Amino acid sequence: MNLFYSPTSPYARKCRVVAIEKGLAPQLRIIPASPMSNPPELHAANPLGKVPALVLPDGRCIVDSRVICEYLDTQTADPHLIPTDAAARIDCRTREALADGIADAAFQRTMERLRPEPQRSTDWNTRWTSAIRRAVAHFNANIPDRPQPDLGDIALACALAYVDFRHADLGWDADAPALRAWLATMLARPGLAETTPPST
Ligand SMILES: N[C@@H](CCC(=O)N[C@@H](CS)C(=O)NCC(=O)O)C(=O)O
Repeated sequence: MNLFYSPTSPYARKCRVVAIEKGLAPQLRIIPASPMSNPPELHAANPLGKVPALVLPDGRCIVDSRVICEYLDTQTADPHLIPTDAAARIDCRTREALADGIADAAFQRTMERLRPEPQRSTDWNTRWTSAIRRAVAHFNANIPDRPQPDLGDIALACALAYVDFRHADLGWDADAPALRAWLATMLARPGLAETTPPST
């Protein structure tokens, strides 16, 4: 399997962490891709031009981290990162969606910073920042507590680490010490420790 991957993407990181947790890392070939440079190979795999994208040995392409993670979860039995019980599954996927929403808002904030000053929107920046702060408060009031982290937990760790990486100025943990402590535990797990983004 070939994974189009950027080391700074929280979505690509989520897929790679899932592959490591599932014992699938040896079957995963990492193809570095910088989406903003518009590589044709990435566009062939994902017409949207986004990472991650997964190309299977038979040529099928799977796009979007949520779908890729679901596919990877079906490939080995243990551990199940998406619960099979219906209610637990919806809870897990809801937490994943909220975590991805943190990553979405933070990524938009990153892109906004790259725009020339006159094109930047203070209103949108405030909206994205508020969404991140509300979601952080939500998770801080509902600290995950599972012996085996599930996909929602992995998504949350990748999203918060991305906020740290790109937007340390937000100081998201000022009112969320329990979530900060939880993140430290998650980042010590092999999958997350192996996928730390570069320092620049
Ligand atoms: N919902 C997608 C989001 C993927 C995404 O936005 N990736 C970013 C990198 S962090 C990207 O490739 N952006 C390029 C673009 O938006 O054109 C997923 O979960 O995979």
